[in-house]
Amino acid sequence: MLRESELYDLIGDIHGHASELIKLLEHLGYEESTTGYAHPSRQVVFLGDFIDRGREQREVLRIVMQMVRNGHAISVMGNHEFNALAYHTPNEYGFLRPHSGKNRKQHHAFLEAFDDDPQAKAEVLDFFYQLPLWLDLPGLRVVHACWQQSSIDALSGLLDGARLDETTLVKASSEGSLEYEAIETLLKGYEVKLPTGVVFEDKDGYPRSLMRVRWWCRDAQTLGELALPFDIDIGDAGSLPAPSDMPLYESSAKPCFIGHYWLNGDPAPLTNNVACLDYSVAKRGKLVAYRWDGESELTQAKFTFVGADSH
Ligand SMILES: [Mn+2]
Repeated sequence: MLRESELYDLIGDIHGHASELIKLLEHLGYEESTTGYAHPSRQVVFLGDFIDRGREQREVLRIVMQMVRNGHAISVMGNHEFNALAYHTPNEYGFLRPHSGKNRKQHHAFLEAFDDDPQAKAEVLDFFYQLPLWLDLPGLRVVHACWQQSSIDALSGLLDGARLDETTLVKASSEGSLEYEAIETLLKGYEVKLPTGVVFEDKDGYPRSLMRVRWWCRDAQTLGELALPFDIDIGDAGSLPAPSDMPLYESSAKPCFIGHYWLNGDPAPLTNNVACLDYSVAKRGKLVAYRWDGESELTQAKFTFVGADSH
């Protein structure tokens, strides 16, 4: 349910950490009520990635679903919710997201939490379908990983209210389709193809010729300045010039909030109008919020956070 609120508290990736979520909500002045955590004059915007990793999968979903259903929050979908839908959707070969050892492991906390309650799991998956892939609100934009206007324009014509349906999920699970490319970019990040013959090793030691980039970096001269994740070393490829055809986020555009990138350190905006609120609560980092009051220039003073509990 969308309410006409002008004031939003944006909250980054939660990944099954309910106790930190409750602390952050209370810190922001939300109080538990019969319709969920609520604030008299503000609304939460969740950036997705509620699930996987942490021990409190069901408690996080209980809080988030109640807030969204009762108008205390709105939310976009994260790549983990997208993956969960694909994991649970059968196709002729098994499932849209294969039940491989790697995928099962990544999804372990969620699967275990709902092991004995298929009905509750079905309700949760149904809720995931209700989450739009992006939000373009009067004064701000929200997407899990990358605001790429051409992908959003392409999907706008195919989706009802920016929401997935099962037909689109099937198409989006097939590499090379328009739906696959667009949703990969929005939910997992924008990738550039490195020049022919140039590869780098990813964190698992696999050679890669596609590289995720910092689409918010307008002044980057080299590929090295654009490389993601933040701690990656792409070797000699780092000194190659930044691609000229990258869709960069203009400094005059509405502020855009993202999650997804497992940041560390002191929360701060990435640019004047892009802020990432994922500070790795599931890796002993922080759960971060941004208190937005309508400003078009984002400032560090508007960030707030709680540290991860020790479990
Ligand atoms: Mn993510």
